[in-house]
Amino acid sequence: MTVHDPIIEAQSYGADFVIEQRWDAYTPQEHAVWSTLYERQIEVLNGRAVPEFYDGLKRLNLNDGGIPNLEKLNISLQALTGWTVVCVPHLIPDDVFFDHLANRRFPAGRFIRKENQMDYIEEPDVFHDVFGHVPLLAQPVFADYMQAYGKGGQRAKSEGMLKELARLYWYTVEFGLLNSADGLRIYGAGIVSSRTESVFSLESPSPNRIAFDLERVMKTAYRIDDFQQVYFAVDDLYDLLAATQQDFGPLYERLRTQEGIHGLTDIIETDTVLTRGTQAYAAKRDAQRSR
Ligand code: HBI
Ligand code: FE
Repeated sequence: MTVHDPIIEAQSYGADFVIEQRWDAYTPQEHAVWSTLYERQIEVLNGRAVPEFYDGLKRLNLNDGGIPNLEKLNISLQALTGWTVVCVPHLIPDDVFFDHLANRRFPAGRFIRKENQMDYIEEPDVFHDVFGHVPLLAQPVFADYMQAYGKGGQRAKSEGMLKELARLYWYTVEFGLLNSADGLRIYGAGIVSSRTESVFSLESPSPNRIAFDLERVMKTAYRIDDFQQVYFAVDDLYDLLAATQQDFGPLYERLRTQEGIHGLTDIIETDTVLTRGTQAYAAKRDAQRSR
């Protein structure tokens, strides 16, 4: 564990890794960090996030005096889609994570980043997990997608396809864009909880933006230490659910026979390119030149 929080360290947990939130133990400074982050994001996300995200925020009342009390939040969330949020001490093993999702429980970090880490954290904190992920869990279509993903995870594990499935999570749940009639919008939690990437993902000329394709995404590398160099855009949140409702058996068979994966800046023949990135293009050109 990289985060030192005595409230977390004092708690023991079982096989589900669930701990108490101990909402009363958050300090005024910690609540203030939430409120500052919230206000910053509301401003930057205006006109950038999908309307479903804003709708979820409003329904769940996530700016009610600092870090949300999960007991209260769960009453509203459960009534909307049957999901609840549980606290976990840090990153948890894949199979435990999938089991929570398959049962409509979203595991959220308890700790919140410090004032001097507002723009970058290594592990997901309660702001990323609750502000970033939970508003869309109030939408039935996304709620169903996340559950289907959790169930898919259980199968992927037994088929040796965990890496492939993790890429799907990365390029949809964390860094997904939506190609709406009004232009590209953000729905990925890793973007909506980041002030800088909220702007970069839509406005930077650097990354490629490509239409979502399940098999393509499952074969694409990703980076966790910088802005993405490629984003994938669905036309509709229903596309996500539809993608996970097919039988992954034949897909996994195909993936098993293919060697190698696509690099971050690759554009392949079957891609529908929405915007071709300058940096992505330069990187590819340089790679070709040095061959
Ligand atoms: N644990 N707490 C936590 N949060 C995550 O997002 C998470 C995790 N464990 C595993 C995991 N994600 C991955 O399996 C997903 O990226 C697929
Ligand atoms: Fe996340």
